[in-house]
Amino acid sequence: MNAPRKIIHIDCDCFYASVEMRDDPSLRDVPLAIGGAADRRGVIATCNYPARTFGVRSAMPTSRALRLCPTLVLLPPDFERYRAASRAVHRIFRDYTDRIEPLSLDEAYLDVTGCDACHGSATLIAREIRARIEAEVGITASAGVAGNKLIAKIASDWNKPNGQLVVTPAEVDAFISPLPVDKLWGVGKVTAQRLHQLGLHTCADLRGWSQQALVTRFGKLGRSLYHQCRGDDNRPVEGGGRRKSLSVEHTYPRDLPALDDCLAQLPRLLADFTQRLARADPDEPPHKAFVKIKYHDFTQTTMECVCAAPDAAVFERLLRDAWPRGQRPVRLLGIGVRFADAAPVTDPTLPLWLGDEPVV
Ligand code: DCP
Ligand code: MG
Repeated sequence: MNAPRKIIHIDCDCFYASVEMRDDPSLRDVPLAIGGAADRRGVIATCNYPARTFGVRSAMPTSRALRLCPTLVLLPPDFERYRAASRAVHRIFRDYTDRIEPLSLDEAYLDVTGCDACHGSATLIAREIRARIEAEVGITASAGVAGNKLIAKIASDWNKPNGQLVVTPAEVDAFISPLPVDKLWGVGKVTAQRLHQLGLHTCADLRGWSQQALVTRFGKLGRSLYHQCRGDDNRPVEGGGRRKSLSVEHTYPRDLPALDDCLAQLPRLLADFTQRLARADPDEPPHKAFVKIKYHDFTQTTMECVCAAPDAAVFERLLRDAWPRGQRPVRLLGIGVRFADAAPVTDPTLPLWLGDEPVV
């Protein structure tokens, strides 16, 4: 058995909105959202907790958010200030450990196993980090503390905003059993639906299935589900490595019959990709741009070109060049960039629109 680890997952509360409220305290008690304007078909990036009581959520069309909450104050994003706040938060993390795995601007795993700070107590380290983020950066964060990434991440959501939850090894069983399967890693909307149809709603339900049965139904994910529903997760906190690529992709409910239909999807892909790129804050500019096409028969092709600042025209050209390789209806389109020295195959792909299945 592996030695027990101490993992903290930290996630800032309504991050973009927190930065705005810090810089203009008059926004604190009014419903506030950051996002694109309704008349330009914008979407909400995030909103503060008062706005959430109206039902406003991330990724919701701004027009819908305004219908739910007519007094909503809407601000455009200012990524420079969000990046600066993110850097300040990460500087605090580094005072405790260098085993830090950032997930986005406002979220990271920290492995504090064997750290001396706070007498080695992960609970106290999490509390101190959160207090320092509040005092030094002026925003609040929540934390989950547990023996692995899976439990720590779920736990950080529990007492949000401005709270934390510690799940000790003895508590894992009771914590994970009633948990909805939707909370597990790799389970998006579609997989959740399939699980529900099989009568699998909670982790306790999943535990009734053998590993073999889960693998038969869900392939590689089945194996992961078998371990996750028992609270087992031995993924290391992977710090220090640079991001190799960043991409978005979308599987269409109906195949796109021709090249023009694919081209028509580019603006939406590009809008999402641009937002992801801003959130990811890579250290270096991209080195290459690529498009990925999966045809209806599941064959796929990727085409790339050297390019530091890909725009609509670059992706359009790549798509026009790549599509004729298959000349068949398309079920999935992706666009992305690779950073220097990146291996071309094993790049993690971020899920695209809310509800898409993550690539596992
Ligand atoms: N974000 C975005 N589009 C999304 C989701 C998030 O642009 N669909 C941006 C805005 C968020 C930031 O990323 O402030 C961090 O995302 P989180 O999912 O952590 O959400 P918040 O920090 O805003 O809220 P929470 O308090 O739930 O963590
Ligand atoms: Mg957050």
